[in-house]
Amino acid sequence: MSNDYVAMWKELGLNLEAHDALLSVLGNGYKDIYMSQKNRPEGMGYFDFVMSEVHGLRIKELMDERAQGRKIIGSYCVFVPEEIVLAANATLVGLCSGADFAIEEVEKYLPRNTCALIKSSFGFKLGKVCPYLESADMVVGENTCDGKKKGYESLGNLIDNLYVMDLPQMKSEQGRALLRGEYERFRSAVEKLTGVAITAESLSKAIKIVNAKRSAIHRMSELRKAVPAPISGLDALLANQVFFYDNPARFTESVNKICDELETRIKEKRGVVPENRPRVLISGCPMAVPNWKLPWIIETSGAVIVGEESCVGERGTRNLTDESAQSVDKMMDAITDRYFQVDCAIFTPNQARLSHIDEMAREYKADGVIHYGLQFCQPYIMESIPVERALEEKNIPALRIETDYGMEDAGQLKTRVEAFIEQLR
Ligand code: BJ8
Repeated sequence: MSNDYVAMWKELGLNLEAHDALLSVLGNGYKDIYMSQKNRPEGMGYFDFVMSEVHGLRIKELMDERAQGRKIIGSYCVFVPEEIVLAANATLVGLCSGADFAIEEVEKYLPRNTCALIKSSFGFKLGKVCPYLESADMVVGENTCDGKKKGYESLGNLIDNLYVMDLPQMKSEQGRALLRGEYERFRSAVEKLTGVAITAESLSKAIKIVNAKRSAIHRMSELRKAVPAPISGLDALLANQVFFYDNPARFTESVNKICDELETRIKEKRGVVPENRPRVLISGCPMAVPNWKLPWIIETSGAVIVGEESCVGERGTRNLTDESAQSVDKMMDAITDRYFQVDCAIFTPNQARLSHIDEMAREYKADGVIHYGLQFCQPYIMESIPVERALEEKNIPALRIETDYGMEDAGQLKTRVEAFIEQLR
C-alpha cells in the first residue's frame, strides 16, 4: 500500500507502528493463502485489488465522503439494516474483528474465556489499528450473545459514539415487535446523526441497492452448486467478506462479472478443482477478514468448500427485502420481516437453522459439513451438537471444529480435517 496514506492514517489517530505490523501480517497471509491458489477466476483480480487497498483507497473514499458531509456507520452484526443507513445518506461498513490484536491489553477488559471475535473488536480499538472503526461517526453494537452484550458495556467506555441496538431472542410475535421497534429507534438515531429525514423514495432506493448486492451473491451461490465447483471456497468467502465494506454498486457489478465468468466455466465443464474433489459445506460462526484459517486448511487438504452457512455467507445474505411497499412505514415492516428470518444461534428455539443446514448440504451437493465454532462461543458451540445429530440422522457426515484465531492448533486441525475428507471420498 502506498505511503501516501500515512497522513490519512495519522489524522485518524492510528498507531502507525502497530498498524504497519498488522498490514504486514495481513499482506503476507493474503499472499500465502490467496495468491497461491491455482485456476482462479480472472474477476478475482478486483478482490485482490480491494484487499491490497483495504486500509488505503477504500478509507480514502470514506474520508472523501465524510468531507462532503456523509456519515459513516460501523457495525458488528448482520442485524444492522444497511437499507436504513443508505436511505439517510450514510455509509455502512462492517467492522471485521477477524484477527487477534493487543491481546494483553484486551484481557484487562475482558475475561480470557471470551470468544476471539469479541476480543478482536476490543484489540482493534485498543491497538488503534482499524481505520474503519476510527472513521465511523457511529458504531452500532447489538444485544445478541451474552459476550457481545456485556462486552459493549465496556466498549462504550472506549468508543464515545457507540449505539446499542436491542434484539429479540425468540421468533415470536413479541420478538418481531421488539425488532420493529428497535429498527424505528435506529432510524431516528441515524436521521439525527445525518440530519437527513428518510423518505419513501430514499428508502425504496436503498432497499433496491442492498437487494441487488445480495442478489449478486445469490447468483454466485447458485453457480457454486455446479459440479465441478467453478470457484474455490476461499475466493467465494472473500467476496462475502468484502460485501461488508465495499461500495455497494461497485461490489454488485464486480460479483456479477465473476458470475459471467463462472457461467462460461460451467458451460465448458471447467472446475476450479477436479470433479472428484469432496465437497464441503461450512457452518457456524462468522469468518471476518482475515480469518481464513479453517477454509485454507480444508482446501489445502483435498476438499473444496461449496457453501457457507454463516453470517459472512448465506445466513447473512439469503433473503431479500420485499420491494413492493409504498410508504416508509410499510417498508420498515418489510425490512423487519427480512431481518427477522436471520437464524442466528442466539435465538431459541432455532430449528430453522438446523433445517437450513440440511437444505444447504443437499442443494450444494455437499459430501459433508464442517461445523466451525469459535472457542467460548456458547450459542454456536451449543448448537453444534444438535446440528451434528440432525445431519447424522440424514446420513450427512459432519465434523465439529472448535478453534480460535491463533495458528497453534493448525497442525492438529489439519490432521482432523484430512481424516474427515478421507472419510468423504
Ligand atoms: S447475527 S452470528 S453477526 S451475532 S462468535 S460474538 S455469537 S460468542 S458473531 Fe454474529 Fe450477528 Fe449472530 Fe450473525 Fe457471540 Fe459467538 Fe463470539 Fe459471535
